[in-house]
Amino acid sequence: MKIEGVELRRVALPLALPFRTSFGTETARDVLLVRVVTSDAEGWGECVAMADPLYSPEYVEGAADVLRRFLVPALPRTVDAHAAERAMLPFKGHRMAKAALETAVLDAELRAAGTSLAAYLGASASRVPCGVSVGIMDSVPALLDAVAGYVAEGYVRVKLKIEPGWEVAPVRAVRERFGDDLLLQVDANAAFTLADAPLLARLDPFDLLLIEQPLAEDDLVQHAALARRLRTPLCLDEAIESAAHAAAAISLGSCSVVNVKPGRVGGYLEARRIHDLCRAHGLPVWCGGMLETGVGRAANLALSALPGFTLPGDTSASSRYFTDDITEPFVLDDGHLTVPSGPGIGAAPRPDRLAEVTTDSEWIPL
Ligand code: OSB
Ligand code: MG
Repeated sequence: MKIEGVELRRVALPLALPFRTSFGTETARDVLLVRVVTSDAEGWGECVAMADPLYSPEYVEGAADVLRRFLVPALPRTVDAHAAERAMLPFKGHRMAKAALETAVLDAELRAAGTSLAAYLGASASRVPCGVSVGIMDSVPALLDAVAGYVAEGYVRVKLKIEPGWEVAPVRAVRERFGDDLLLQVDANAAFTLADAPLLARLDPFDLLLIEQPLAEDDLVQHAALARRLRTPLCLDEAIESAAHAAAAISLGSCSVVNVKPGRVGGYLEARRIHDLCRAHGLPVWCGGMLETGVGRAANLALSALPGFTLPGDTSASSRYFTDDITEPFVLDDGHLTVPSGPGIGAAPRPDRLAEVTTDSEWIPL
C-alpha cells in the first residue's frame, strides 16, 4: 500500500452537556482527525488528546505538531499498520498522536482488504453492552436526575466521576435510589493520595465494580499499597500507557482490572496486546472513552468485542455526547451498541457535517 499523503483536520463539536471531572470541565470537543490517503484506499483515525494537558501530558495542538514534524515524515512510503508502528517507535511518548496515525493507516489497509477491524482484532461479539460515565454535578439531586435519565435509556452500567468532597455522598445516594442491582463504579482521575485510603475504604460497603485511577497517574507502587487496603477492586486508566506498564501493574498488584483506551496506549495493536496479557492473567478489561466522535467510537466498539472485554465499557451512544455527530450516529438498542461490520473501522465522517464543523485542515504530502 503506497501512501500519498496525510490530512490533519481539526473539528469543533459542542458537547450535549458539560462534562466535569476532577481535572476540569469540558463543554466542547476540539478534535484532531487524521486522514491517510493511499494508492488503494483512504483511512481515518481520531486523536483523543484534549485541548489542554490535564488528563495526560498530550494536548491537541501538541499532537498536531508532533504528527506534522516527526510522525508523518517518518512513515515508509509503502506502509501498513505494523510498519507505521515500528517507524514511530524511536519517538518517545506522544501515544495519542501515534494512535491516530496508526489507526488511519490500519483503516486504509483493512478497507483495501475488505476486512472489518473487529474481524482483524479477533472479535467474538457482534454487539457490546454499554456503560455511561457521569460527570461531577453541582448537587446530589442533579446527579440522581442525570443517572435516572441514563438508566431509563438502557445503559447497563453507571460510572460516577469522583473527587475529594464528592465521593461517599453521591455513591450512597445512587445506591439508595437505584438499588443493589445497578452495576456501579467510580473514577477519580488521580485526585486522591494514599493518605485518603480510609476515606476510599468507606466506599467498600457499596459493592462497586471497581474504583478507577484513584492515585497519581504514574504511581504503580502506591496503587499496590492502596489495593491491599480496599475491598473494592482497583482499576487503572492513566497509569497504563503500554503492555509493559500493564505487566508491571500485574506483577506489583497495582490493579485487578484495566481500562483499555487505544489512544492512551498508542493504538489498537498495543491495546490488543494489553487485552491478551490481561486475559492470560485473568484480569477483566473494559474499553474506556475520551468523548470520541463516531470515528473513534466505531473503532472502540470493534476492540470492545474481543473476548477479554468482560465488563461494560464507556462506549456510550453518540447522543450522550453530541446532538449531531460527524458520522452516522451510534444508537443504543437494549443497552447495547452494534459492532461495525463494514471494512476498516466501519464508519467515516459524513462530508457535509464534517465541512460544517471543520476549523482547520492541513495536507502533508509524502
Ligand atoms: O478518565 O475515563 C476517563 C473522558 C475524558 C477523559 C478521561 C475520561 C473520560 C471519561 C468519559 O470518563 C468516557 C466517555 O464517555 O468517553
Ligand atoms: Mg478514567
